Amino acid sequence: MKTVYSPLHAGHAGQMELVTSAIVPGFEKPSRAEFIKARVESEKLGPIIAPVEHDLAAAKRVHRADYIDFLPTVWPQWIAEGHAGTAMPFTWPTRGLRGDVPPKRIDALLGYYSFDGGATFVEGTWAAIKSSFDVALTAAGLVKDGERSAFALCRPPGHHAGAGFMGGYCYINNAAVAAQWFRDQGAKRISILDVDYHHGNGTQEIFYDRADVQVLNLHGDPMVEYPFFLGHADERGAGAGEGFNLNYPMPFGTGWDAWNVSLEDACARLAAYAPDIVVVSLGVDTFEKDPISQFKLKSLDYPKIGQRIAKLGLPTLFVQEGGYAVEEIGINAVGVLTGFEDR
Ligand code: SP5
Ligand code: ZN
Repeated sequence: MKTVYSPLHAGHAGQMELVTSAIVPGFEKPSRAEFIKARVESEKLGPIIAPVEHDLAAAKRVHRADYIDFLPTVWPQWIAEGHAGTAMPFTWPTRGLRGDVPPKRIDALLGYYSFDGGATFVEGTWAAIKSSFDVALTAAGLVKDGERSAFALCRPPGHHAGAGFMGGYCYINNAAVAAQWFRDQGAKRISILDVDYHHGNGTQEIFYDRADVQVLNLHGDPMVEYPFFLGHADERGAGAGEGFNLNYPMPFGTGWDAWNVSLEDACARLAAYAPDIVVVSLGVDTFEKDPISQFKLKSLDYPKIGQRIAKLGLPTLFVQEGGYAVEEIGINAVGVLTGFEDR
């Protein structure tokens, strides 16, 4: 399997993150992608290729145009307004406030275009976001051109980003962009299987009223886990999309056996939908040693995920999402991919 990777992710570095009662170094850090790349190399998964630049029109097929246009302006405006350090939002237009009037100041605009404080900017952030988008579409191109699978080593991740907002370390929803791109290239139906520990709220929102993209999400129960405000089992799609969004919330402490029950059900639903292509939102923060998560998957479980996905017998694009146990992130992410290749 080919991997698409860009070194430009590395400029998205050094952020601070608000966690409960402290501001700490961000969990979503450059070494994540480097550990995965090193494991792709040591496992000889296949060639690592550079992304081809793509027009942002492909991002605007699933995101609001004003939101995509905003992203490259953040850091220049942050500096122009006299700030330094990490650009991060701090106030949001929640219920009772005006969500329809974008303010002028950058600190306020960051809140207008986000749902939490987890999507922050430094100087190299926009170049990293754009490279991650290019990585996803380049890998999608390999699958469209006939490869059985491809691995988009995306950083930053994407599945929390909605049509008009960032959050949860995510800016452009790489998996959603790729799914829409496959549709625009002529594929009839796409399934997105999101195995990241956190609910992919952005992906769900983007496709919620559509029948042409099935979205299946396995994740920590939002009653007790981030992102808290979406991802319940009764969210099954709306209008034409009714029945094409499926959520599998699971309790803290979930290990392989219970998690696999959800995976089996999701794979059965996916097979019944008979998509042309599967997009896997590949988070490995389900790992027992993940510093911000509460599931109990072990390194030996990840190849089993890949084997099960391979059994679907469909062209498959893997898109990297979360995973914060950096020492083991390469073993776990690439474990899914070698499992898919059954080796
Ligand atoms: C792509 C992805 O996996 N995004 C996850 C964003 C999670 N942000 C909230 C993190 C909350 C961490 N709280 C746990 C404290 C650990 N001591
Ligand atoms: Zn996650």
